[in-house]
Amino acid sequence: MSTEAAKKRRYEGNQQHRKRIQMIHDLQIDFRWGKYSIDFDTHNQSHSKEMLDFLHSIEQHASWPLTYRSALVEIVTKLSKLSGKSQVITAIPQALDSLPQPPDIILIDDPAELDEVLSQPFARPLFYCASLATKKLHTREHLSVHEFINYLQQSGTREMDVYDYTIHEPSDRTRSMSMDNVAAYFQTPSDRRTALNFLDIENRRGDYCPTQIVLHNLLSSISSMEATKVNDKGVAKTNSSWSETRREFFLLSGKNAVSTIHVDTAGQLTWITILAGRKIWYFPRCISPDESLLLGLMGSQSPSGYTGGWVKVELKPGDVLVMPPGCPHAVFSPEDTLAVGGNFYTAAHFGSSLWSLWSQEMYPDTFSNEDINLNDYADLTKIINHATELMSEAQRANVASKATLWNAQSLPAGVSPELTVFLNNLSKRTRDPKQKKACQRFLQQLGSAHGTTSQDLEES
Ligand SMILES: O=C(O)CCC(=O)C(=O)O
Ligand SMILES: [Fe+2]
Repeated sequence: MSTEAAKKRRYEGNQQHRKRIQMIHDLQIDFRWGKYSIDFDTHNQSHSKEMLDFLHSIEQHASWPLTYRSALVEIVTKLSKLSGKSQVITAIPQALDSLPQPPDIILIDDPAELDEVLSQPFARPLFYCASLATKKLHTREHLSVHEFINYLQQSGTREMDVYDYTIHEPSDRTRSMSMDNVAAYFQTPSDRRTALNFLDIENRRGDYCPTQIVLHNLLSSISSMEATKVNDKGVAKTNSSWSETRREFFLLSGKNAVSTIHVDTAGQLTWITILAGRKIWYFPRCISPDESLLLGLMGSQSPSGYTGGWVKVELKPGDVLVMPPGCPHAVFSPEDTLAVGGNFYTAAHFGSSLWSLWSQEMYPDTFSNEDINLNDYADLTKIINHATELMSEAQRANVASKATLWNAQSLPAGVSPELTVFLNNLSKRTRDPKQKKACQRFLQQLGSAHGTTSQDLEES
């Protein structure tokens, strides 16, 4: 080979090598999570100190998620250091063994994928990372904290509920704050204030929920079915409850706000998207009934004992997270943050929703940060009443199988009468004789726990 040709070949080889290094570098950039500080001034307030201690303790048990993509980056980096094809080929099987099984989080790349995943049960949170995704998930405009406060003031909001953990008595921690004081709070430099968390601010501004979630939301489907019914004159109903089901909430959090471990109420799934700022979201590496019972037993400030510890993700503007029912989580806002989200039920997860509901009934004080209310039972009953239109036979069987979870020995004395009515409906709706029997057995147990007979329940 001429020296000219050898030079050219060497040059091309170097070019290709540089290209490979650049590709690996680009892959790694994808997975750089943001930095944040967990050391904040507690202003000598014992309950701020409690939150700081909790944050430090969950951080000790938490790590960033292992995903197929992050594992692949590691594998490619390792393999690229080997020389020669045969070395690479022999290293591949071992490298593939290091792929996480299953991954800690389900990465969603585009709207079609979200649609597909929501039609099945999933055991880890779904994460649409705006900066990684190839196709945009449609939500409304972003909004800064300042713009949001202006909007609230202009729309006539006079006061807001705030969760203030500097108040000693936990039951007094939710208090009202005037809108002027809220505005003044967010204008104060963050190092001169303790963190306040304004949760559950009703969204009347317009829907932010991604379309795919709306399409899988059972209560939205029921409302649409009702809305398309015509009245006896053949006119489409104008007073339908269609918009009422899109219950979205804003979360406005001061820098360093912490929410300790809880499960969202009434067995619902939760979606959340960030409009401004950031949140660090923690959830157990294994999400199973055992882990949620641990929360019931150990309480909201104890992150130890969870199999595999905790996973954390950083949520940034445009990102969307969806949690399955019964998913314990804790949240830290490392800066002033505005987020919007909502709760919903899906056909694929309705069985797990009932399981989570049961856990909340068992541990009403420690499991969730909200109480189950009559509306929740009304919603659940509505779903049961439409079960044949909304769920496949297998999904209905899964729902009925959850009835056997309840048994007289473990039922708390004060289980709500609404639950009894709800489960009685469940039994009436089920046509499959085996499912019916399972429900009835369960209802008998429930009845005996209340000193009523199954006959009473059948008649009620
Ligand atoms: O942002 C927070 O502090 C808590 C939010 C939360 O737990 C939720 O939206 O379910
Ligand atoms: Fe929550």
